[in-house]
Amino acid sequence: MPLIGRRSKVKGVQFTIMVVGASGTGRTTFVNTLCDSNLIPHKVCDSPETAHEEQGIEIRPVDVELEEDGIRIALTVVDTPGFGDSINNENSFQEIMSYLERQYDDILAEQSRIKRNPRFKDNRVHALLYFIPPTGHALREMDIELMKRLSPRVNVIPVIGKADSLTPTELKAFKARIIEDIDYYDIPIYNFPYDPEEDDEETVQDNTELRALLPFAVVGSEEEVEIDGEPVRARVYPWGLVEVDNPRHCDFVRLRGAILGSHLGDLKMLTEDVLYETYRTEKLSKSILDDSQDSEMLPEDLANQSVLLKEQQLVKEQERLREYELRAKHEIGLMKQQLLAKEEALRNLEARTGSSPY
Ligand SMILES: Nc1nc2c(ncn2[C@@H]2O[C@H](COP(=O)(O)OP(=O)(O)OP(=O)(O)O)[C@@H](O)[C@H]2O)c(=O)[nH]1
Ligand SMILES: [Mg+2]
Repeated sequence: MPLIGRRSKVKGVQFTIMVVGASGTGRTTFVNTLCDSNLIPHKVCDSPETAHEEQGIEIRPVDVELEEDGIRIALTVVDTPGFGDSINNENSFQEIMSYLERQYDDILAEQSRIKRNPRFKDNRVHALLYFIPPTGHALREMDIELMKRLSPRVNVIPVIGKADSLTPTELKAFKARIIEDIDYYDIPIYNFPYDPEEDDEETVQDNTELRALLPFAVVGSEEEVEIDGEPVRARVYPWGLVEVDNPRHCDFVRLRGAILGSHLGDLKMLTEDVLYETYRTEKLSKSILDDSQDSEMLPEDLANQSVLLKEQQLVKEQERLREYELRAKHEIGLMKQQLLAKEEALRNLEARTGSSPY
């Protein structure tokens, strides 16, 4: 995936990813592997004198432009320096949560402005990759709590960082245990949703396969080696290579293809139409409630306001659905035209050669 330029003007599809997880799980290496560049510098190792000092979590978005399947993606990556294993992580949780909600607040404020700011940048996070350390045990309490708390605000996709630390058998068992925990604790992660009644066969198949890979086993590398004259991104060990882009070695390619390709639209739609709308409704209902407490609003007025709010939301959702339908119809129309043109070209060819090309 070629890197086009950094910090350039936003063009193409805008998409934002956040990476979260314990310190040293390979988040920065993954981001640099995903973008095929040294986009984010690595943390300098603590000296023994300062290693014990708790450093505040620092959240910094970085913009980069990529191309996936011929589509330009203005990608924003939010790396969140890792949190510790045993210290109280409440501050880090809060920082991440308030970053996510701040992006919703910003767009809410922008939408209610009379005159829109043309330079406004929508920084809502569309996917949060949660890095699970490759312990081979089960989810830790902090993993469960963090994923559970963040899921109502963002599409959480669990991944196992540095997955080459586990053998294929260990990895399989670890994945199964993590999914068991996710089910048991009812953590609403993004699980490539599909509807066997509504969706076409290909979508059902694709989503079933991606769901079966959860949590994605990720290997990152900023190094390249040459194999048969071709550069290959890999981790080099005395006993052999772990290739990043080889689906037999890890799930990196499937994950990248899903988040930057096949499921980019779905992740954006869920963020904007479901997660953000839920946040917006909660926030507005809360402000009505606060106002009513200040002005001693009657319960009937409060109920009316709330109904009004829900109705407004419904109308908005209907408009969006209609828009999607029109877009889908337009795309089908274009595809039909292309098909007809191809058929005509085929007929012309047949007429010229006097025989069927088949
Ligand atoms: N075995 C293995 N090691 C990895 C992988 N990815 C990164 N590493 C190594 O793990 C160490 C930490 O990687 P980082 O990418 O800096 O991890 P991080 O999660 O960003 O760490 P902090 O920002 O320091 O919390 C480095 O020595 C990397 O070379 C991987 O996929 N497999
Ligand atoms: Mg890092």
